[in-house]
Amino acid sequence: MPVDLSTTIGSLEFPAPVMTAAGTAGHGAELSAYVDLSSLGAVVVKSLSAEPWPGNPAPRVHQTPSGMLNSVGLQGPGVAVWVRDELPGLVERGARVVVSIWGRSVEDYAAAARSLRAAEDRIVAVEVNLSCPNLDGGAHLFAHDPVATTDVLRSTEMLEVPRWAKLSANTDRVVEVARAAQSAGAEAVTLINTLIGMIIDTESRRPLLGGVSGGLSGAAIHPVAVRTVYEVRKAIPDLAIVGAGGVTDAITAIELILAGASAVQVGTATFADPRAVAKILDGLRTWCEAHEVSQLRDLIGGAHQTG
Ligand code: RRO
Repeated sequence: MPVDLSTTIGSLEFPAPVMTAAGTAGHGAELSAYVDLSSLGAVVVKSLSAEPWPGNPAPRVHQTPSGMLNSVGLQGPGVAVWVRDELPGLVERGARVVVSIWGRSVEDYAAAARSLRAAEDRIVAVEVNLSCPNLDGGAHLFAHDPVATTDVLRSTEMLEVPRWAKLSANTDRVVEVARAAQSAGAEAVTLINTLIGMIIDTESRRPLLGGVSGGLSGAAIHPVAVRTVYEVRKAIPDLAIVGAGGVTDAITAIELILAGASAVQVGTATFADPRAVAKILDGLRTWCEAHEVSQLRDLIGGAHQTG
C-alpha cells in the first residue's frame, strides 16, 4: 500500500504535506524547471501588497554558518500585476496557490485582500504575513501584539478563501497571538517566520545588509520552530499549524509534524538546492515506509502523547 501523505489544514485537504515557504520560491512558477509544482501540497508565493514595492537596498542576503540572513524588504509587483503576470503560470502547472499578503497598516492589508478577491477562484488560501522582520527593522511586527493581529485579520475578512496567519517567534507572546489570530478568523497559523538578526562587516566596520538587520532562517532556527510549534499545539490543540523553519530533510520535517504541524514549508533549503522541496517530500514517503507509518497524518502532534 502506498503511504497516504495527505493532510488537512483547517477546512482544506492537501494531497501532500510539503509546501514552499513564502519568499523562497519567487512570485510565480520559477521552481517549475526543477519541481512538478502539482506534486507539492501548495506553492506559497512571496508576500504581496496591494501596490508594487521596491524592497530594501542591496546587499539583501548573506549566508551564515548554519543558515541565511535576508533583508529583501518585501519587494513585489503588487497584487493586480501578480494576478495578471504570475498566477496563470502557476495555475497552468496545477499548483495549489497560497498567496502571502503584507501591509504597513491595517488598511494596507485590507487593500491587498480586496485586490485578491478577483483571483479567489484560482487560489486555495491566503497567508496573512504578520511577521516580516524587515519592515522598519522589525520595530513594528504586527505578530508581536494580539490586538494588532486581530485588527489585521479582521480587515481581511472579506476574503472567502481560508486565511492563515504567519507568526513570529521573536516574541514571548506567540501563544496569545495565535489565539487572537484564531478568534479573528484564521483557520491556521504558520510558525515561524525568520528571527531578527544582524551581521557586521568587520572590514568596513558597518552593518553588512542594506537593511541593517535581517531575518535569520535555515538550520540555525529549526529548534526554535520546533519549540514554537510544540507550545502552540499544546496550548491550542484545535488550531491547525503549518510548520516552517530549517526544514532541510525528512527528519526535520517529521520533527515539526510530531510537534504539531499538519504540514511543513521549505524555504532556505531551496536556495542551496532548487529541488529540495520535492526531495523532502520523497524523503517523507521513504521515512514513513521504513517506519511502517501508513498515514502521515497519524504522526501529527505525536510528541505530545504521554506514555
Ligand atoms: O521580504 C522580506 O524581507 C521578508 C519577509 Br516579507 C518575511 O516575511 N520574512 C523575511 O525573512 N523576509
